[in-house]
Parts: sequence; C-alpha cells; structure tokens
Amino acid sequence: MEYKTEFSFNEKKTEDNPSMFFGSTVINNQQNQIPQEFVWPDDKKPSPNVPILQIPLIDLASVLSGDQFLVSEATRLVAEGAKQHGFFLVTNHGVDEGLMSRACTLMETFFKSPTCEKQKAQRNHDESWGYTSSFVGKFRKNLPWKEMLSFRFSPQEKSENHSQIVKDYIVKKLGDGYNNFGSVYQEYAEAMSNLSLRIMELLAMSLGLNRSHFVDFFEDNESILRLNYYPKCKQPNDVLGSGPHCDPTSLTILQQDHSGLQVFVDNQWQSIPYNPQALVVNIGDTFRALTNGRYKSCLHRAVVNSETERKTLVFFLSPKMDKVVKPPEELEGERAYPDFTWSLLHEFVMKHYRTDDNTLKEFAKWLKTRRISL
Ligand SMILES: O=C(O)CCC(=O)C(=O)O
Repeated sequence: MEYKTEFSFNEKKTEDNPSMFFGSTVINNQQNQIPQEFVWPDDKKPSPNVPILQIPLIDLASVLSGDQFLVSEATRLVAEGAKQHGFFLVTNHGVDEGLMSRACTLMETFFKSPTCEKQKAQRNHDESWGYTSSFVGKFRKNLPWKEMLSFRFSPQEKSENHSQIVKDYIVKKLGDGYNNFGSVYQEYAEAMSNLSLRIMELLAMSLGLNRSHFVDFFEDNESILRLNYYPKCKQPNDVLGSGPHCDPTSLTILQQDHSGLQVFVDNQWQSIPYNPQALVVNIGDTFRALTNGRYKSCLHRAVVNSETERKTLVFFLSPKMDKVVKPPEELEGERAYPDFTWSLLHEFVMKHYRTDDNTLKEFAKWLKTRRISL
C-alpha cells in the first residue's frame, strides 16, 4: 500500500520555552520534494556509509542457567559495553517469537489506516503516550521522519486494579475493533517489563551488586512502550527517522524489522548490526545516574531509506515516578549527579529540554534553580 496522507501544520509555543512548540506535520510521500521542516542541516545529515559498531552479544539463557563461568563471562561483556557506549544485544531472551512477530506485523494495521482513525489516539502535548501524527512534535524544524504510537505500562497497576493498562487504553481510544490489537501489546509490554528485570539482574551483577538490587527498584516500574513507524523516504540522505538523542529513561529494549539504528561512539556515527534473533538493549540517563556515571548512556539516532519502511518496537523502562534515583552505597564516591525522581526528569525533558548527551548536566542545573530537595 502506498503511504499517503495530507499535509498540515499547526503550532503552539509552550510557556516555558518559546523555541519549543507542539505542532503537527503529516507527511505526503507523493510530493516530489519533502517539506523543508524535515530536512536536517548538512552537518547532521546521515552519511550513507558508516562503520558497524562492535557490541557485546549476550546469550541470556546462559546467564539464567546459573553456570558460573557463563555468568561471569556475560557480566564481563555487559560491563565492557556499558562503560564504552551503553549498547549490547541479547539473544535467547525468552520472549515468545510468535508474540514478537504478531506485535511487529500488527503495527501496519494501525499505521496504514486513515489519519482520522489514528488521530483517535492523538497524544496530548503534556503526555508521553498516544499517537503522534508524523510529526506532532515539540520542535519547528529538524522533524523526525516517523509516526509513533506509545502506551504507558505499569505492572503495579495491573495487579492493583486488575486492569490491563495498555489494552484498556487502546480499546478506549480506538474502539472494540482493536481488542486483539490491545491484547497483543498488553502481552508484549508485560513480556518486555519482565525481560527488563532479568537484564537488570545481569547489570547488577556486572557492577558487583546484589543480583536483586535493581529488580527491587524497578519491579513497580512506570514505563512506556513505543511503536515507531518509519515510512520510505525519497530523500533519505536529508532526513532522520529519530534525531540524535540520549534516552532519559533507564533501560531501552528495541525490536526492529530492518537496520537503521546508529550510535555516536569514538567521535563518529556507527551502526548497530542487524540481527533478527537479537533485541537491542541500551542504557538511558536515569540508569547512568543510578550507577553514579559508571555506565554510559549514548547519543543515538535512526536513519531511514528509500526502499523499505522500517518498524521498531521500543520498551523504555523507568522507575515509579516518585522513587528517588540515587546510586547504591557501593557505587558512591564523588557524586556525578544529584538525587532526583523520574517525575522531575520527565517534566524537564517534556517541557524544557530536547534530550542530548548533556541532559543530565542541564537537568542538575535546572534542579538547583528550582531549589527542590528530596
Ligand atoms: O527506532 C530506532 O531505531 C530508534 C528509536 C529511538 O531511539 C527512540 O524511539 O527513542
């Protein structure tokens, strides 16, 4: 099916930062020239050939087997990757292959439906879930060549209210016809939340901490599941699917159907190798702060192409909003960042700051001006 929607542009400045706005630009792939809002400056445009980043490949089954040699080898590899750039791949992760494949295929049901259908789930500008019609964004230029549908997820809410937070949201916004769609992403978010806790065990061991240290911290996580849809583009070398950013969240798990993810390491963009059996994991700023800066969160971006659309499913693990983010005693020493809550960092990146590799430093300054003590 040809990707075709109308083109519109609305904008609204925020009170806090006049250079940020919430607008909506919808791509029309039939136009010969792509709209100027999507064209990135020359120094930020993607280069066609970038080297492939060497990143650790972790066989999670071997870690769960408890074999001491395999566990220590895996923790060594994870620590190495986490200190260099924060990226690694996991295989044998235990997430059902059928579920992963349904979750990827079903994205088309939504993203290829008419704009008015998708806009039933339109994201509110102060929330991080809902549909962003290509290009409802906070910025008036350098727009990302993509559409997104995001859901809040919390295992806690499920057990407390017997609700299915992802499914309930989908059916409420899009109607009963989306029952199956809702069940799939509910199940997918639960699987990714469980997987993220297994990866947290590995990360804790790699830092010499008690295996359950971060599981206890994240078991009532308030996370986001995001579906990214990158249409084909006639000028792929002028645009970016996702602009350079560091994830402000704690841990990111990404499933992709084609390559396109790049990371800025050793002063150059390098691409994450595409491995259909593997999920890509990366550390975000909140986890960086939890390790007192020992583990890195790294600038990354997504490129698009003219041949195929690309779909990615991304689970962003975050702690419960009001939990204090503070490194454990074992990792203390000179503090790299002040204590904070995810709720405050979330407010900062939603309202005041476009995330980059300085987010935590700028956030620390902002916290001082707010004189917030936790
Ligand atoms: O889709 C990708 O490859 C990257 C996605 C990403 O970085 C994001 O959604 O924040």
